[in-house]
Amino acid sequence: AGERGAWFKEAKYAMFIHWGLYSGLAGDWKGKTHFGIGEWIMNKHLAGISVDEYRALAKDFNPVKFDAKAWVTLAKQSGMKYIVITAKHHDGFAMYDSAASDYNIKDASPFGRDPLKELADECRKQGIGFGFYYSQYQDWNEKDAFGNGWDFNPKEANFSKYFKEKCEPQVKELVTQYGDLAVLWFDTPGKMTKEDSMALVNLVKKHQPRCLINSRIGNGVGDYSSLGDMEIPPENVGGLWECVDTTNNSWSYAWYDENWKSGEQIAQNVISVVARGGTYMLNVGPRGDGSIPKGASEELLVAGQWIKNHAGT
Ligand code: JFZ
Repeated sequence: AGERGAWFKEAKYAMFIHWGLYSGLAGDWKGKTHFGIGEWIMNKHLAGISVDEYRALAKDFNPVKFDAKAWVTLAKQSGMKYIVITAKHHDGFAMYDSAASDYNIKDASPFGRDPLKELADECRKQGIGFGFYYSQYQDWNEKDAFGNGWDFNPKEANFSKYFKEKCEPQVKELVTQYGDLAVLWFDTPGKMTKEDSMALVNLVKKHQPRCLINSRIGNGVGDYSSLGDMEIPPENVGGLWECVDTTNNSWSYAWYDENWKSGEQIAQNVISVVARGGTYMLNVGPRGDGSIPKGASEELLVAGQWIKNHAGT
């Protein structure tokens, strides 16, 4: 990525946020806890929730405690230089105001606001970068996308229909309506063709020439590599790379997951990754009401204080 990626090497430390309808379930479905990763609860490996039942969750999703200023202040005080948040995870629900699909927080929930717009504006105001996570291949709400084999028959999926009617239009919304983006973070490319991966790359670059794309766009056409989750490599792997990790075990909020990394552990991870030439992107999973668990925020601030004292940033 050369010049385009210079800021990425400088930034070194970022906040990842997994937040969606699944955050409201917090690992629980109809009184039963499904241990694992919270954002996968709809999947047949966990609760196996039907599209109709899952869609109904939107009617009760009302994150009244969401506070963009508090989230961005936490990231800044933790020493982080940009935020990447789930615009649409595998469940298919858009956490922003999307014209391409009314299955989105503005149109389908009582909240009636676009929290990602508020977050983008607040990041700009406080002087840190902003970017989106977007699940381009798996969309469990769509019969024409992949991933939901419990409601739909994958043999009947018309992927190019989903790609043209939802995926591309939504990515276009993200790259045209939220100001300058640092990163477009794609995930689980599955059997995406190189042509489809390139269509998304070209779409992003057309509107956001400086925005970087991670390797999970698929087919080797990303700008930097995202290493396997939660794994810190023993040495510099070369090129532009990041290590993604989370403050506990699950990515999205799960009531039972209190396995918080200590501030000291977080600081050590930042040091290890940065010493090897990478960027550390550390996740927090806010609750369905928009609040960030103290187990995450307090330890992030401890690490942030250390970074300020020792690295002077
Ligand atoms: C994916 C998602 O399925 C998951 O829900 C979460 O968003 C995570 C950040 O990304 O899961 C992956 C994808 C790739 C690897 C591991 C987990 N990998 O390459 O090791």
